[in-house]
This record gives sequence, C-alpha cells and structure tokens, in this order.
Amino acid sequence: SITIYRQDYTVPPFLVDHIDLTFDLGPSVTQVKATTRLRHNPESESHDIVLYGEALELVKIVMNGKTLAKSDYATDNGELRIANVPDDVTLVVDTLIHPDQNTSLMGLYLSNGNFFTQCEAEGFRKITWYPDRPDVMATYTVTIRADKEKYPVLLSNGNLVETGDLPNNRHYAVWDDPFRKPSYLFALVAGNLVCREETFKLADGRDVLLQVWVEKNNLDKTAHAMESLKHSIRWDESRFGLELDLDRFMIVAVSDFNMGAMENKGLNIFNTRYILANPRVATDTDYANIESVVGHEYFHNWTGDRVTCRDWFQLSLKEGLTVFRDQEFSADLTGSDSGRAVKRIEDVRTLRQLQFPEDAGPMAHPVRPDAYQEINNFYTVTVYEKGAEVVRMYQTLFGRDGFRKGMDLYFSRHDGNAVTCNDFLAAMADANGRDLSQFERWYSQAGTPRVRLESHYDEKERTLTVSLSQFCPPTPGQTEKQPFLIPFAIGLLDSKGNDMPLRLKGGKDSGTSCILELSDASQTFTFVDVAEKPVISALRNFSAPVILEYEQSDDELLHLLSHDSDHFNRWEAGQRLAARRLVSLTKAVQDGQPLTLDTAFADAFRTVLSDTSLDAALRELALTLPSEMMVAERLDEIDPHAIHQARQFMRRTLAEKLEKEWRDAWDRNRTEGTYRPVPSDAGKRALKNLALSYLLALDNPVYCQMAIEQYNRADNMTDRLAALTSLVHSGCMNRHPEAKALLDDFYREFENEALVIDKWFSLQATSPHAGIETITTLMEHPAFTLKNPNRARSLIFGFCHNNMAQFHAADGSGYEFWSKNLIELDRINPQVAARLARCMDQWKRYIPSLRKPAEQALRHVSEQPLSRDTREIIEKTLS
Ligand code: HT7
Ligand code: ZN
Repeated sequence: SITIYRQDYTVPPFLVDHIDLTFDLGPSVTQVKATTRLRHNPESESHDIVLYGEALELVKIVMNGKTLAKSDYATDNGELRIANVPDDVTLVVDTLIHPDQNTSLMGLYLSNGNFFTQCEAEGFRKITWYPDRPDVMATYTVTIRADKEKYPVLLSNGNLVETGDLPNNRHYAVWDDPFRKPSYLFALVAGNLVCREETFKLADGRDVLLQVWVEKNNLDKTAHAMESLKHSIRWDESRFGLELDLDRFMIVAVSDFNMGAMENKGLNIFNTRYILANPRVATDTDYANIESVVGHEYFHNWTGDRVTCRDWFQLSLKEGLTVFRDQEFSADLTGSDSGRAVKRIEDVRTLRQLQFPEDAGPMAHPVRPDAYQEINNFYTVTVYEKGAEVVRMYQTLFGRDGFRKGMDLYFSRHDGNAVTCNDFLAAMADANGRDLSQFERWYSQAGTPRVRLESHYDEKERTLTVSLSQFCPPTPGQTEKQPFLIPFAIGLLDSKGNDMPLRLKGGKDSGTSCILELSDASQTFTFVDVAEKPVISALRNFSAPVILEYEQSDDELLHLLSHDSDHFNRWEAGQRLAARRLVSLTKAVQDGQPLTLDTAFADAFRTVLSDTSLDAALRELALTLPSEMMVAERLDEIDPHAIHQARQFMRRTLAEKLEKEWRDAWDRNRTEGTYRPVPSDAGKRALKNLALSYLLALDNPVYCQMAIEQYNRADNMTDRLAALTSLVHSGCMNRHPEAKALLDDFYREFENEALVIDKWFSLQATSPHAGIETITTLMEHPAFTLKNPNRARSLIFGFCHNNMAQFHAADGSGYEFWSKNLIELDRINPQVAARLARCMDQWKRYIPSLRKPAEQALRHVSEQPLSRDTREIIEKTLS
C-alpha cells in the first residue's frame, strides 16, 4: 500500500469557486452530473487539474464546452489528471454510481430503502470525480430528482430554493449552500422520512428552523435530540459567542452508519443510536451520549466547517477541539461542581482505558500523525480524546478567559479557511503573549509521558520541595523524545484534610491549588511557609494526559479519598487503592496463593458508600472497580484470566463485607415519579444498579429475585437493562429458569426496536459466562447481520473487545472467531473491519500461552486479500 506523508503536502493546483451537482436518484443506478468552475491557484506551479474518483462509471467529461477524449487525460490509482489546463475552466463530469451495491457506507448508499451520503474523509470521490481534498472549498448548488412516492423528502446542505414535480411520478428539489465548504461536508438524504420541527430564536433575534428527521415509527423518540440541539445553540452563543449562521439546521438519523455522526454543513447525519430516545428504549447513558454527540456535531459548525482542516493530518484541529467543546458543554449543563467532576472522571476513564493503550501499542501515533495509508484508520482516540486533552491544557495554562481570547483570535484570523494545528497554537500563543513552541511537541510526539514526583518536607524550614521529572517511552518511528510542557496542578492537604495555602519560593500566594509548569526533563519546586507535613494532591483534575508515578502510602491515599477538595483526586485515590490490590491479587492468582482483601480497604469503600453528603453519581464512580483493561495496563504481561478472577474476587468480597450497605443503597436510591434523564436521578439509578450488581455477586436467590422484580417493575430502560445485565453476568440466569425467561421476554418486547436488540446482543456477548458456543449461537440468530455496523459491533466487538475472560480462551477459539469474522466483515465494510482488527493491538503483551494462538490468527488474516484499511492495521500489529 502507498503511504502518504504530512511533509509532502502541496497546495492544490486549482481551486473551485462553485459546484452544481445534479442527482437522478435510483437505487441500482444514480446519475450524477457535476459542473465545476475551477480557477488556477496562483500559489501552485502546476497547471494540472487533479481529480479523485473511486468505483465510478465515467460517462463523459466536458471541459470548456469540449468533450474530452480518453487521450486528453490520464487515470491512475484513483487519480484523473488533465495536464496543462488554462487558468479558468468549467468542467462537466457525468458519472453513474450504484448505491445498492455500496456496502462500505461511504459515498452514496441505501439504508432501509432511503438514500444517505457519508463523505468524510474521502467519500465524495465515490460520488463523482472531484478535487476531493479539504483545502478545496466551494459553494454548492444541488438538484435532487427522485421518485416522488418512494422518496418524498429530498435534503441537502444549506437553503431550499426550489421544489417541483417532474414527469413519471418524479419530483425535484434544489438546495443552495452559500458557505464555502470542502467536499467532505457535502450531504444528501432522500427518502420516506418525517420530522420534528421548531422555530428557535437566536441571541441576535433571528428565527431559525430546526428539524430532526427520522423514519415514521421513531418520531416519538426525537424530543431529547431536539432539546439537546437547542441547548447546544444556546451554549455556543454564551460560552464562545458563536452563532448559528444558517436559517435552517437539520439533523437526520440513519440506522446504517460507520461512526457516531457527521457534521455536514446544515445537515448533520447521525447514527440512530445518537438520536433516538424515550424512557422505554434508552438508558441514562444513551440520553447523555445523545446530548454530547448532538452538541459535538453542532459545535463543528464553527470548529470544522467554518474553519476546516488544510489536510487530513490536521484532523485533530477540528476533532480534538470539538471533543473538548462537547466535554465542556456536557459539564456546564450538569449545573454543579460535582456534575463537572463526574463528567471529567468519565472522560479521563475513557482516555486511560482506550487512548493510553493505543499510545503504548503498535498503532501509536502523534495527535497530528506524520503518515498514513488509510486516513479512516486515524479517526482514533489519540486524535479525538488526547487531542481534546491537548486543547484543555491551553485552558489550564491561560484560564477560561485566556482560552476564549485565543479562540476569538483563531476565528478572526481563519474564518472561511482550511488551516493547521499550528495555526490554532499560534492564535493561542499570540492572544496570550506566550511562546508556545515547546507546546507543539504535544502534536508531534506520540506516547504517554510519565511524570515522576518525589517530595521532601523540611520541618525546620517549613518548606516542601517537589521534584518532577518526565520521560516518554519510545513509540514506532520515534525513539527519542524531547520534554513536553506539562501543566501540573497541585494542592496540599493538612492532617485534618483541609487545603493548605500555597506559596512558591520567591512567588506570591497561589490560593490552594496551583499549576506548576514542568518544561525540563526534571525540575524542583519549593513551597514555603508549609505549616506541617502535607499530603500531596497531585495532578489535580488530571491537568495533563500523563501517567503519574508517585508512590503514596495507603494512609495518604485514604486521607485523599476522604478529604480532597478536588473531586477528581478523591476518586483517583480510591482507584489507586483498588488498582494496587487488583495487581497483587492477579499475581496471587497466578502463583496459586490464597486471595485476601484487607479490612482497611473495605472500610474505606464502606465510608464512601454511606457518605450521603456525596452525590450518588460520584459514589457510584468511586465504588466502581478499575476495569480489567485498566488492570492489564498496569501489568507488563497480560494474563486475562488471572485479572478476571482477581477482580471477581474483589467484587465478591466487597459484596460480602458491605452487604448491608449495598442493600441500603439499593433501597434508598430509588427515584420518585416519572422518569427524568437528569444528572441527579441518573446518579441515583447508577448507584442503585451498582449496588444490585454487587449483591448479585453473592449468589443468593433473594437478590436474584430482587433483580427479577426490578426488571418487571421498571418503567425505564436504565433499570430494566441493569437488572437483566446483572442477572446474566452474575450467572443467576443459568441457575434460575424464571430469570432465563426474562431474556426471551426482553427480545419479544423489543423485537421492533433495533437499538434495543443491539443491547440484547451486547449484554450476552459481554457476559463472563458466554463462551464461544453462546456467541456462535447468537451469530446464527435471525436478527443478526454483519451488514449493519451497530449489530456487528454489539455482538462481535462486545465479545472481542469487552469480554476479556472469554475472548482469550486458552484454546485460541476466541482468536479464531475473531479472524473468521474479520475476514468476512472486511469484504462488506472495510472501515468497520479495520476497527475489529484493533482488538489484537496488545497481543505481544499476552502471556506466552496466548501469544502463539494470537499470532497464528493474525498471520492467517494477513495471508488473505484485504482492504487497505484492514491491511494497514494487521501489518502494524504484526510488525
Ligand atoms: N467528523 C465525523 C467523522 C465521521 C467519519 C469518518 C470516516 C468515516 C465515517 C464517518 N462518519 C463520521 C465524526 C465526528 O463528528 O467527529
Ligand atoms: Zn467530530
């Protein structure tokens, strides 16, 4: 495969002023006519027009009125080149495409008989020959013609300017988008859809039309998406002064979609999973995800659409920034400090669980990658989540006001342009009068830095010295790393648990929390007037995406767990106490030693559980043990079975020791009245359902019965699904016929709700009791299909990614299952297959007995004909 390098960027030889697109839609044949006005780019030395195309049937190309002969252009490897072209050109390109044969879900495709497009990153080239690169921005006029009965709704970007009837029961619509945009933001939707709509007043007094389009049977599940959209508009106005620039903003839900959603200008397209909700079918997590994804896509209108990326290496320019914006949006919407902390903890948990392993594995790459074979493989947690942490660090360094100044400058400089990560950095630096050249390393260097903390308290001098040193391990292609600029937030607690006033030597008072700026490989900071030996609260609120290496005693961690004013670090202390024990327990399992859990730890958990002054949501997070994946991260060699047993032992022991408190928590956190997906109620449900899952670890029929009753009485999906999941995962299901019947009952009740059936597959696929036979049986279920990404993900990814105990079966059957399905899926949808390929990222760290079958499975896959997407991942994984 060809590798594309960031350093090879050259400006486009021709720019496009305007494109007229006409679609004659048919499921088996669609005609596309593209009329493009091109103009030579004075910054380019080349006079060649370069168009990109894939799986297109070219009918003809007309340039300035003359039909081109085959000899007038050259095609090679998806490029069509017309050499030595005059400065001003009108190009008419006629093509035929075949939506019903398109299973990749990129370009124009069908879902439940309706037409949808997905053009990011390089899907537009599956629609017509075009300079499909993000730095070519044009205005669009789009005419859609289709059968009126089958496709009554015809949508595209921008404003609807004309509609009318055509012969043969066909009709048409013309859309005009006045904002210049790259082709990846183009969208078209045609089909039998209905919408919820509202007019909404913007801060400047303008009325805009908001619409949420879905299939008819889903109209009753659109209220939350509409609310989320309105909240997003208000939030961007008030936090960043950014207004909606269109008269109409549309959201469309589609059930076949490769990712979460897409920010096409004025016509966002969403995976149904991030739109549809009512209490019967959606959980609290679904409601929260919908709010954040609707926000994310809406925020892209400024960070992505108005200011876009020069090239795909700059992807994090829009994605890291927009994830940061959606994280802040959700945090602000909780309306409380503890709500903000809950959001922060959840985000950091994702980063550590998914991004840290990526940064330490074969696919490690900088936030701004240097090379790729297939750009789709770089929509990663590094580009998104680590990218968001990088953006967050500007805010940590400059404060909210300084960050806002940087944003304002960024828009005033770059509105309407395609720019780079360095342009963003320069705006932040200039607006705050800072040289940020060192900060750029966050974009260029891969790997998670480790920060070591050592401290010394001098009782006589009343000083505390804090030594920080940093080290970043090598990653593929980057052996040597330069030091990062690391904002390191710190606080000191006295023996009563109060925050101590901080003063750095030679500096002024810094309140009770301050940011140390670590820029060298190692540095020492001295605090003066420190009245007693403090307990250090380090890296507060997770102020930088690093691994902290600081050996604190159990007593210190217990002190932080009980008293730290930084909610994040209270949670962190509990996690560190638990992780430490899980690592020892794992070793004990491996050595055949007896397993024990100390009383001090159980007592600390009891105190948190019973502390009703703490929000239920925070307690739930604190009492959730680090996941098996998190434990694996701390071990040099991964023994999935030992990790699983260790964690199960800890859960069971905590269930036994705190049985009464778990019962109380279950009793006292029932929510009153009708279901509301608000943080306070969701927090209570989360704690109650965590209590239920602990109680079910006790293998006591009384608790099975309790779960069955919760399932039967539930008036919402959160409680119902939690009860069912606990029953299945605890093994209760296998011992109690009454419980077993619930799985069938659930299926029957929700047979027509695709997203709920996904949950049904997923909860079974992730059960520690679901061996390969169970999974194989589920694969044969009539409702299973590899063609729908959500369904494939629910079962196959559920098993391969989220069922450590079973996927890593000693006989290699899990890996065999993985390879077989990967090969099959790759023929249908390379993008989804390449994600499945990532399950084996860590194989070199498995215990030797698993390494062999893992390698065999990988080699078997590599010997098959594969898509560029999957080939890139497999080769990197094996190398
Ligand atoms: N910007 C969107 C990316 C996206 C995508 C990329 C490749 C293939 C399919 C895709 N669907 C959506 C998602 C986002 O808002 O970040
Ligand atoms: Zn995005």
